[in-house]
Amino acid sequence: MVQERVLPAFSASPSQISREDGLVVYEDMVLGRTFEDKCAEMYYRGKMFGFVHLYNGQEAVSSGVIKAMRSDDYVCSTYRDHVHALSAGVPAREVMAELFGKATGCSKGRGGSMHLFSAEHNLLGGYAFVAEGIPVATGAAFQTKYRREALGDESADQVTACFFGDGASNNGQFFECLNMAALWKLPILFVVENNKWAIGMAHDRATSQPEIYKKASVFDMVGVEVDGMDVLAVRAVAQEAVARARAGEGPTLIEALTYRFRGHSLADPDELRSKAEKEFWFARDPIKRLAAHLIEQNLATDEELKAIDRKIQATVEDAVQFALESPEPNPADLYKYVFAED
Ligand SMILES: Cc1ncc(C[n+]2csc(CCOP(=O)(O)OP(=O)(O)O)c2C)c(N)n1
Ligand SMILES: [Mg+2]
Repeated sequence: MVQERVLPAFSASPSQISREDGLVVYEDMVLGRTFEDKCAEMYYRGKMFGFVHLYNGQEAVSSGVIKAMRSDDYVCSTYRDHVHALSAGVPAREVMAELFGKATGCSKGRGGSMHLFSAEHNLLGGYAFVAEGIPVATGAAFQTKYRREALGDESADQVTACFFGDGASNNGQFFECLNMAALWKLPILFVVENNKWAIGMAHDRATSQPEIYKKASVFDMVGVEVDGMDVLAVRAVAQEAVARARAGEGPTLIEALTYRFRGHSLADPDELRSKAEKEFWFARDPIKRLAAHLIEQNLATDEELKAIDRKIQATVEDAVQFALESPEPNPADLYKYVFAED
């Protein structure tokens, strides 16, 4: 069997996370998982169309990074974007309605699964092309710095988190944007979710240096690897990177070692990954791991966590009901929202 790349266990000190923050992060991860499981059900029942890419297994990355940021910070995603949107605060109702192509969706039903967007929540979008979000996020980080330094706007201290996959890290835009971000010390976190696969291409077969975080050093940027199945480890790394960005000390490249628990998309029979590999990673389920930590540290009881699970189940059921009852976009509005003034 291939040796899996894992890091030594991160030992969270008891003061690592408060009860309050621990429960916020737990709830966010459960929301991500429950939402995605419901998507699979709705997709197979014919309620949504096109490609749908689920995030199961990777929740610690979204929750660990985004819940370490402020609500006015920016988040930029990929086509695997539902959970980033939820962590960024887009209501489950609006995300589900978007997946159903309804007018009440966060992109008014125009985008669907791969194009979630919310100006209100500073969600810069999901992007269907691999690596397409990286220059957009770099631009967002640039405008923050420009507003602050060129226009003298003291309130412009937002940080941008840019999420993308291991496959995207072989794309030219990744290197160009890392160069500019380091050169201009932009307030941005480049978060690579290394889930070992780009559809059916194993990361180790596609790149000459599989340790992606090392690619930061040639740009004189900080690069860190982190256990992407441990939300407390991700959170600790993210907090440090956010503080660095906010202080004007520049970007960070974070490589989170993670795994997707389902196929590439709901159309993928997932036959290329070995059973042994899947089982190795299933055993590292980030939600179970955080639950165990919270109980062990007496930060929460099993019953409290189960109550959160039930609450989230109801939130997701409500989102489906809302999406089902919502209207389709009006054909007369076909040209609406094409230009910014709409
Ligand atoms: C520019 C471009 N090339 C190819 C594709 C087809 N494609 C869609 S997803 C994907 C794999 C990307 O893998 P990765 O970046 O690791 O993200 P993951 O799906 O693992 O989250 C490819 C090649 C695309 N969407 N865009
Ligand atoms: Mg990948």
